[in-house]
Amino acid sequence: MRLATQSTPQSTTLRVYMPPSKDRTTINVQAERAVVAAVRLQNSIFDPNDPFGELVALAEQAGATVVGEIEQARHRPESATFMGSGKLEELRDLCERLEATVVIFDHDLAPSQIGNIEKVVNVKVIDRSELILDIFASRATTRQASLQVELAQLEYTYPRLRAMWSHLERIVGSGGIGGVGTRGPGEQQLEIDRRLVQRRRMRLQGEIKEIQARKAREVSKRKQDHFTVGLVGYTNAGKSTLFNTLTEPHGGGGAYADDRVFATLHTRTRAWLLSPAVEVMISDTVGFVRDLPHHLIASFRATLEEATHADLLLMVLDIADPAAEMHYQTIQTTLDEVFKDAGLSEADQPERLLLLNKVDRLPDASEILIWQSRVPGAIPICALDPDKGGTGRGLETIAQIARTQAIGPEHVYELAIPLRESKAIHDIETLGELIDRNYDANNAILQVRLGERQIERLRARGASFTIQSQS
Ligand SMILES: Nc1nc2c(ncn2[C@@H]2O[C@H](COP(=O)(O)OP(=O)(O)O)[C@@H](O)[C@H]2O)c(=O)[nH]1
Ligand SMILES: [Mg+2]
Repeated sequence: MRLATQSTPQSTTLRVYMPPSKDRTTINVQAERAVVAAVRLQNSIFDPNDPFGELVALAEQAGATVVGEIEQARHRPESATFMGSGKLEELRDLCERLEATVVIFDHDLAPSQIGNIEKVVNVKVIDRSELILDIFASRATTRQASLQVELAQLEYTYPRLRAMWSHLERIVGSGGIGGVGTRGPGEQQLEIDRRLVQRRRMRLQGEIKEIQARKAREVSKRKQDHFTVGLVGYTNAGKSTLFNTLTEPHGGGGAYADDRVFATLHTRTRAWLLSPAVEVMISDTVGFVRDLPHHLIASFRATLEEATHADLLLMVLDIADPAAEMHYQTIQTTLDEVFKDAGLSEADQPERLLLLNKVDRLPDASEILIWQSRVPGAIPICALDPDKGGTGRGLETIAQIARTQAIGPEHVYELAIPLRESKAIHDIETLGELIDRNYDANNAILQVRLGERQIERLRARGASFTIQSQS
């Protein structure tokens, strides 16, 4: 089933007839072994130093394990099969040898091309838009995001359905199956599905408009127990790497490292320990995609909406990528637009911190200075875990900045807490740095270093105490 990948509890599963294919029953690639494939045309956009970097990162984000890659340089694609026939046979052998279960093309393919390629390689073939849609579908956390993704799936699949439909009509029309005017069951089914698709599409569009209108009227009300940090940036910039490095226990023998599916699919939000008593939540968001197909822009933006709930955004940029400058601009303007759509005034928006990642790959360090002169406060980092060969550069700095923001400006407070409030006493002593403790008849008098936001949060949680002095 092509359309209803990972339908959320709220979204209706739409059944659409697909020509029988033993391999192509779902486009979901979670836990599959994938070979990535590309045809390099003259105007193809890719990083020559890391030609499959983005596609591999996308495939892994969707939960696949990439086991092989294959590419071919051509002036123009082969119309029936996109790749040349010799190369396709090579691809088939590669899949057999590596026991791959899916081939992911770095292009958008016509339905007939997918069918033709599958016939040669004998495994499921999916194209770039399908892969991206699959990721969006699994990441849609709000009603609006899942509606947007479903709409994009309909819009992407609908024209392809039509292509198959007219193809079928031609076969029937040529008198092959039961003569002119005979309607085979498959064709009838397609026509019904086509109408269902159209009706569903209208409904989705209506519902999305409604939600947008309602949201525009709403004033932003962000309320959270935890300080949350969001990671944003292009696919392949190193977001997941940084996410893992920051949240995995060091020297822990890779307890999380082997559990990739768990790491990338189920928990995209984890605790990040900033100092012994200060813990914040950090989320790995959906990555920006280079050259995002036009029909996927709306669903990408809907998925990015989770960024509006963060208190601090870490923008991860691969500065070793030749397109870094363009990536930076796109991230900034897209975030501006998403926040505006969400009705967040500038004061309500999370602060953005620019992280210049992969500095270990830069041939020339002056690049860092150029970035820093243009974006003051940008931090050069190496996201790779120091336990796995990274340099650790910048990691301490971002933890310090996040800590300061999470707890607010620090002071030494003298607090009087009624002795019966033993929980409050305990909480304050674990949260802050205890300097001195005394007692009078009714109170514990604590001298303790705490951040302003920690004080606010303690009060919000119901702790009762009085501030006797602050310095
Ligand atoms: N050399 C180097 N490679 C990195 C660094 N950070 C990430 N990478 C590599 O970049 C690739 C993409 O990283 P990933 O975290 O999956 O990117 P994401 O798509 O933003 O989540 C992986 O092969 C990482 O090992 C870094 O600081 N230095
Ligand atoms: Mg990632």
